[in-house]
Amino acid sequence: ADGLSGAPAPFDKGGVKVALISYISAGDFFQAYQAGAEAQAKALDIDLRIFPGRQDAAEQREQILQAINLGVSGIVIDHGLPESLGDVVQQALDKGIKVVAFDVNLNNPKIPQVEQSDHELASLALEQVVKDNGNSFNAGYVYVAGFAPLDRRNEVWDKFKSDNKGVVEKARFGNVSDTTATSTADQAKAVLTANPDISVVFAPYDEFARGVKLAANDLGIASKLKIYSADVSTADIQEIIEEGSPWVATVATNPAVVGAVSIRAAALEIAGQTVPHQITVKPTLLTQESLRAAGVKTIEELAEKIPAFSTSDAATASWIPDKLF
Ligand code: SR1
Repeated sequence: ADGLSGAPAPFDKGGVKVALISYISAGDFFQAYQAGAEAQAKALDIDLRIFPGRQDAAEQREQILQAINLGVSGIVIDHGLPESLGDVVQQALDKGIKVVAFDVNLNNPKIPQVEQSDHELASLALEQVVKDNGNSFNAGYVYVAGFAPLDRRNEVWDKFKSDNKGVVEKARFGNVSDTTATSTADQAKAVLTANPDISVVFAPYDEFARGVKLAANDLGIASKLKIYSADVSTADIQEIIEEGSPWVATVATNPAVVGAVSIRAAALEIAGQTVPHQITVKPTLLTQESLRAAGVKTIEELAEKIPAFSTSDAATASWIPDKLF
């Protein structure tokens, strides 16, 4: 560890230990989030310890205790179930360890919360739904309660339905596991077969959208359905722009940027510098039409065209390198 010249202690010496403890690691979003966190940690000469997530609340608690025992200076908690984390997170804080939370509401004024402005994300997606379909249609909705970003997006969906009485939610389904897309596809097949009048599916997580698209293709109904999602990856872009794809829009940040922001927030906290309690990375609407028109095929190409996909001004400081991608 060489340290960063001009950086405050302890980053001037380097090798500061930080743990990244995830609840979910499978899927494009979480892999890109981790890659962004790793790139930012490397640029700060942080010794990043990654604890993979297997959607196991007991294991995540255990990992937090392990990180405390490793003597880390900071912990980034990426998703999780707040009710199973409160006491172990308090143990970390009591030892002077700085904690940052991404997409898990730890409800503690000492813990900065990172999010992707989920209300705005869902609103942008639903505005596009109305542009394309009007405000009277039968919908399918993919949702699993208990995940902070999905719960926030759900608040917007509930309000949207009460403001647009012509929108009928015919079915609600979803699954979050290490096989989210394929399990959601199985559910979607049953739902779309039982409700052939569904013309719009709101699936605000890319793994959900991928599952619904798979089902629509298998059933041969892709041309009668429109899918609106959250998140983006290179694989998602390719599925969106392919000929005849029912996946017509997504609203997304670059998850690698969100991972980098989470590490920067932890670094600022460790250096004793000011960090806002709420840290937001704003999402962008990406339609099938706009991606095709721009000839964008990868997330790197997106980052070249849209500045928010290459960097964020959240949680920055002059001593923190932030040109990573
Ligand atoms: C199961 S929660 C999935 C969501 O977490 C992140 O906020 C991503 O945007 C993804 O949609």
